[in-house]
Amino acid sequence: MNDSRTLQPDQVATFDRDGFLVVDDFFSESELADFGAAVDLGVAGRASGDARPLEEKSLYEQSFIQCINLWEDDLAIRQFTFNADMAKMAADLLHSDAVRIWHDQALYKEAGGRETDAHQDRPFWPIDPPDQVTAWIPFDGSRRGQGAMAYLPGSHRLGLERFVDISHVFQEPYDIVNDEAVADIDPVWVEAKPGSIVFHHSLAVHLADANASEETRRVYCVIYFADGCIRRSPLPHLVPDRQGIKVDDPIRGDVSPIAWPRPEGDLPPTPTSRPPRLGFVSKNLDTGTETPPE
Ligand SMILES: O=C(O)CCC(=O)C(=O)O
Repeated sequence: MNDSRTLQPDQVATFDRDGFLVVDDFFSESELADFGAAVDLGVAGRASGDARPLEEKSLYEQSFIQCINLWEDDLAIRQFTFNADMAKMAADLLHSDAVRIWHDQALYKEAGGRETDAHQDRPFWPIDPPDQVTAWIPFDGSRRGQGAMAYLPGSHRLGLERFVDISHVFQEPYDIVNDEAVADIDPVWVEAKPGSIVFHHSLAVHLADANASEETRRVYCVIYFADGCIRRSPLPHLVPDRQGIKVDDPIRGDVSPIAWPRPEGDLPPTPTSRPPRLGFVSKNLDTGTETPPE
């Protein structure tokens, strides 16, 4: 057994304490090259026809090109997305016997791309309890000044849950890093090596810096949730909506298949429903205003 593919109890304890965890040397060089090439193609396919220069894009789009559920499009991406060892790590971090995929997403921060505003993930998601974890996979590693991520350690366990409008469409993003619950926590910037996975909890406050380099920052994420989570509200979201999941019902179906445990080598089938073009749904938790998928 490759040790870098199995979490040790101290790593789980670190995640419990900090709300994020760096796992080095998970993907080999050749796996990473194949994985990155498959996602590059997926992103190029989705982005084809959009020749807008960065400055003509919305502020949200200037943070990254976001492509959700590429696993549905391509078997090579699907194989990596449903990597059993990565999903088992997610289950261990969530202290769960089984995890499902919420969704995947490529987040390609273009050269010159702006920062990703500090936020928590869960306010965007109508899911309960808050047992979700993101595996953030930087194909080229991550560097300060080139779209590296920072986390406020321990911010996931302070009872803080605030919507931040990182789209900038409805309001200026709430300045969550200065919220009194976390204002005294210094961000920890992570420079991850290629081959690593950086996990973060859905309530962890996190941000990414701008990409001042000449290269696109290529990142792919897999978001997992503990099997048994329910839909907590009617807030629109592609995952429960596509599966007709009602409030209080468990979230399960072909759009959110089990990622772990699965029989060895078994991959989930392509979902029968068509994905919407964009899966970003936001709700202003202060005003209750909901924004349906575009
Ligand atoms: O990669 C980024 O710039 C932001 C990532 C993020 O917010 C997330 O994975 O939840």
